[in-house]
Amino acid sequence: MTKVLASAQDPMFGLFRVIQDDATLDPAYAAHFSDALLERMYREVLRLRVLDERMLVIQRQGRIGFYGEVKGQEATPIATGLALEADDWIFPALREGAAMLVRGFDLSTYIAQCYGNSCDVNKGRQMPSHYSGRAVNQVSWSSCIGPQVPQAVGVAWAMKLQKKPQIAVGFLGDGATSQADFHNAMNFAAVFKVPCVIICQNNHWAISVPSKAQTAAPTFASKAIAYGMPGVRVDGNDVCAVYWAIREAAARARRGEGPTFIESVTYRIGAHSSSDDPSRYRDEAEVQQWRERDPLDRMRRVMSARGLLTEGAHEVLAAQLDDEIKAAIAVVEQGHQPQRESIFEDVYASLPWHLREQREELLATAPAVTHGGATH
Ligand SMILES: Cc1ncc(C[n+]2csc(CCOP(=O)(O)OP(=O)(O)O)c2C)c(N)n1
Repeated sequence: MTKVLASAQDPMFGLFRVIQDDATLDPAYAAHFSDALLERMYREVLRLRVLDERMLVIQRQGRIGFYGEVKGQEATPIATGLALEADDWIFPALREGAAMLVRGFDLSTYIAQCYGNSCDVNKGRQMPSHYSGRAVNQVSWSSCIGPQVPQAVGVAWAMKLQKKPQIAVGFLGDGATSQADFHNAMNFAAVFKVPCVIICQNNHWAISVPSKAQTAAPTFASKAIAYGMPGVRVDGNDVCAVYWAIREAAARARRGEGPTFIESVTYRIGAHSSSDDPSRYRDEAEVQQWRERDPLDRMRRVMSARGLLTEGAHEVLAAQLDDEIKAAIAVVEQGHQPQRESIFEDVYASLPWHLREQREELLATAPAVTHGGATH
């Protein structure tokens, strides 16, 4: 079966790439990538890398309690933010939150999510690195593995029923393909032909479990066959390829042709999260092999090959972005802990009697000791 189906030309078994080994773009797609678009891609990937490094330092200093690194996987969130329309729905997992930055969400408000203080739109009710923004139609990940995919499919179905033009994009990791939610969502999406794109970032590890332990299928993309939808296996470290795959899938969804499943083949260079030590379960030689396919380096080489990046400009831009990030952090650290009674807000239009009682009881007790800024 595998042998009959598998062919490098087949989108589910090959690896779709746009950036070639010599850092030029595949001539079949090059015309779609203007200098301005490439510059934007490069800048956003670099900003996310610098942000990640800065946030990890802050976590290690105890200024935030947790952080989920994206390092090595920047191509997918950045391509997502650039490929979609401004009001399409995004349901990220742990490593796609930054798509909302690309869509114009304020940097300090984004960072504030990790502090959970008064600058945070969620008022500190969500774990760090679980970004969301109503203004950009991005819905928070719930930390459970998988449920954001049926949620995305549900919203896509709603868009279809309401005859709205928006589509929904739901993300999951390779580990989450072993969850029932993935299968429920894939089946429902295809049967009801909903306008959505389901993207699996195959970063090769689900904490300490390697991706080969998740499935006996030859590729994750090939799972699309059984559900009756197109599958695409794309080089997840090639920003241009991921962008193009999402553009095509989104256009297909908008034409009413139903869902597409994309496997974005990438690698988690960093730890699973700030609570993880990957040296305990994986070989450094493997990590080194993937460092050589780093999405930022590849984008940087594209820029140089195209004459868009002069000597030393990368370092200057990285320093400038780091300054912007540090300034945004300084704004967030001016914040204070959210008002404790805010735990009663934003769920009920009118507070039920038992919660009113609890609120009064809380307010009658001495306030908790507050210290500005960090919550952990
Ligand atoms: C339902 C559920 N089971 C287990 C966990 C614990 N857990 C947190 S992250 C994770 C691995 C997720 O791996 P993957 O889906 O590949 O995504 P990645 O973190 O690699 O991006 C697990 C098992 C959880 N959060 N939720």
